[in-house]
Amino acid sequence: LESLEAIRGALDNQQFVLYYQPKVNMKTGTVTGVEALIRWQHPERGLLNPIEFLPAIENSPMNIEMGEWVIDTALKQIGKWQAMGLIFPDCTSVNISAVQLQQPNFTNRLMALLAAHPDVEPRYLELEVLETSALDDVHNVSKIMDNCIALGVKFALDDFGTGYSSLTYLRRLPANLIKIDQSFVRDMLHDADDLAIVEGVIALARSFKRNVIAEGVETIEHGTTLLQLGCELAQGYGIARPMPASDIPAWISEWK
Ligand code: G
Ligand code: G
Ligand code: MN
Ligand code: NA
Repeated sequence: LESLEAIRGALDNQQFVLYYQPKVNMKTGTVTGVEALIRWQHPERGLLNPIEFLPAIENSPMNIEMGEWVIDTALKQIGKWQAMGLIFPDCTSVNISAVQLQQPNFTNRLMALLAAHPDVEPRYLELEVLETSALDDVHNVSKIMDNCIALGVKFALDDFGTGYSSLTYLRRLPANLIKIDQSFVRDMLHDADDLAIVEGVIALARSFKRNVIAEGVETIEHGTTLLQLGCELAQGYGIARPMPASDIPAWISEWK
């Protein structure tokens, strides 16, 4: 794991980058959105995944700083794509930790970040929130989410089904999208329990009038099964791996 000092240096030296993974509608073929995923372009070790540095800053003020950098960078990127005529109707999403969301001034900080990008409509930004034990104060979190939604942004519940209060979150949090965790999707073709979970989450999403997307779609069979179950939105290596922002336009041309 990287040290706090090294991560501080990387922030100061602009060594973090956002990669983007496409989300598609498997029925219509549309590219509906992209998810921003942070990477560290390390001068010696190459491209590092978040697991190698995010845990180190989880309880540090740098967590907040990094989170704001991610939102700012994603907004900048939405503006650049928009200038090229590229708009994702179902958003560019960023991952935010429960800790970050529950910072007392989160809504104000988000407002300032949105104000710094007046060319970008807030409705094109989605915040993916992980269900973790840190989302303990559901009432508080739902209020924060309401305030952010009033600014125009959207929310998704990430890794849905892996937390221990998924149903409470689903009922109480104003997220318009549920992301079925990739662990269920990966094993659903040979594990009846996982298939039942995927089916159940899709049915729940429908009952609660939320959109649903499957993560970790790696094969045609995954896609076919999901379509049969009524889940049209998908994300995964079988569609595209996360890539630099500059590769997105060419990827879309080839996908069409
Ligand atoms: O990109 P990858 O699949 O390696 O991401 C691993 C984990 O890191 C995922 O849980 C993802 O949600 C998380 N992650 C990726 N980018 C960010 C980010 O910008 N902020 C936060 N808080 N988590 C991220
Ligand atoms: O927690 P979150 O859903 O944000 O994590 C996204 C992570 O999952 C990213 O690190 C991304 O690189 C990874 N990922 C995306 N699609 C696939 C996939 O099809 N298979 C696997 N194994 N990982 C994936
Ligand atoms: Mn995510
Ligand atoms: Na996820």
